Order: sequence, then C-alpha cells, then structure tokens
Amino acid sequence: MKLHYNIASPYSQKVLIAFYEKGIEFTPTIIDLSNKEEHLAYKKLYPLGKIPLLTGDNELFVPESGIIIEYLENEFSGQGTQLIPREKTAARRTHLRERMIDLYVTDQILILYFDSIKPQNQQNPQAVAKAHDTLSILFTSMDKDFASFTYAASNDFSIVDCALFGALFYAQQLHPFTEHADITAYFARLMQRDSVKKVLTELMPALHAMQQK
Ligand SMILES: N[C@@H](CCC(=O)N[C@@H](CS)C(=O)NCC(=O)O)C(=O)O
Repeated sequence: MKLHYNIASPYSQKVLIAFYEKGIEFTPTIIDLSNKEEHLAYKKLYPLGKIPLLTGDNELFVPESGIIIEYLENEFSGQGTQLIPREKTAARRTHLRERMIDLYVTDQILILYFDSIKPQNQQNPQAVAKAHDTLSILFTSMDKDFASFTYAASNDFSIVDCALFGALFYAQQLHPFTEHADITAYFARLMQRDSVKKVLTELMPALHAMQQK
C-alpha cells in the first residue's frame, strides 16, 4: 500500500499515527503541496488534490483520513491498537468526536495557518475571527471532557487522538490552549505516545527545513 502524504499536513499526521499504532507497513509517497508542478501531477491521480490518500493493488483507492483509518481497522482487525470501538454506540460517539475535531478544530487551524502566510492585503480578518471563535468554543468543551478521560473519546486511545495531535500541535502557535489545563495535560500525554514520537521525529526536521526556505 502507498500512502501519499506530507508530514507537515495535520490530516497526514492523523493517518500516520494510525499506521504506527497498528504496526502496519506502507510505502511512503511524499507530496509537496507547495510545489505547483508536483501538486498538478498529483491531481491527475486524485483531482481534488487532497492528502492523505491510500492506494494499492486491485485498484485500492482510499481518500479522506477518517475513511483510511476505518479501512485499516477493517482490514487489520485485531492488529495493534483498536482505533474505532467495535460496540455500535461507542463507535458512533467516537466518529462524532472525530468529525467535530476535523471540522471545528483542524479545518479552523488550517484557515488560520493559510491566512497567516498570505500577504497582508489578501488576508481575511473576518474568517480568522470566526475560526478563533469556533476554536474557543471547541476547546472549552474539550477541556471538560479531558478532565474525566485519559484520551479524547474515553480512557482508550482512538482515532480521535490521531485526529487531535496535528491540530493541537499547530494550535500551540495559532490558537494557544495554555489556559485550558486539562487540554494542556492531555497534549503532554499525547506527546508521550510512541506513534506520536515517531511522527515528531519526521516532522521536526521537515518544519526546520521549511523555515530555512
Ligand atoms: N477531509 C480531508 C481533508 C484533507 C486536507 O484538507 N488535506 C490538506 C492538507 S492538511 C490538503 O490536501 N490541502 C491541499 C488542497 O486542499 O489543495 C481528510 O480528512 O483527509
């Protein structure tokens, strides 16, 4: 299986953490979204041009981070960490939390990031203010959850934790959460996970190289 991704992308980090948690081998295919030619070439494979994407034998073609993780869970059932609970109600709650993180945390962080790298006359202060408002609402409700759970959906590590790492990593700069003691403590726990440490080992030099450009 080939995983098309870029380590700087939070949705790619989400899927990488899942691969590492489950101990599943894959062939990495790095996509540099900042390289227009490379992005155009990638759009021939996947016209939406989004990463991550999982491809493989027998026309395997799985876009969307959450669907990739669901695919891994189904195909490698019983291997490594169970990232989506088997019990239906717990699975629905977990999917709901994952969706809330994607839409109302990660996507908002991406709005802040892409706005911050635009020339000032192209920035959109209204969109930025709305993203900050959404993040504040989500962080306040998450802080309450983390007071009672070790991880994001329960005391077990799950797909929601995979989804949260990248968003919180960038939130440290873009929408700091230090006033939320329970999110801060949760993020410190997340950073101790072997799968997350492995992602950080690839991420930190890549970010350093991007800053040098
Ligand atoms: N809903 C998608 C979101 C993926 C996404 O937005 N990826 C970003 C990088 S983090 C991307 O590919 N952006 C390039 C583009 O939109 O052209 C998922 O869960 O995989």
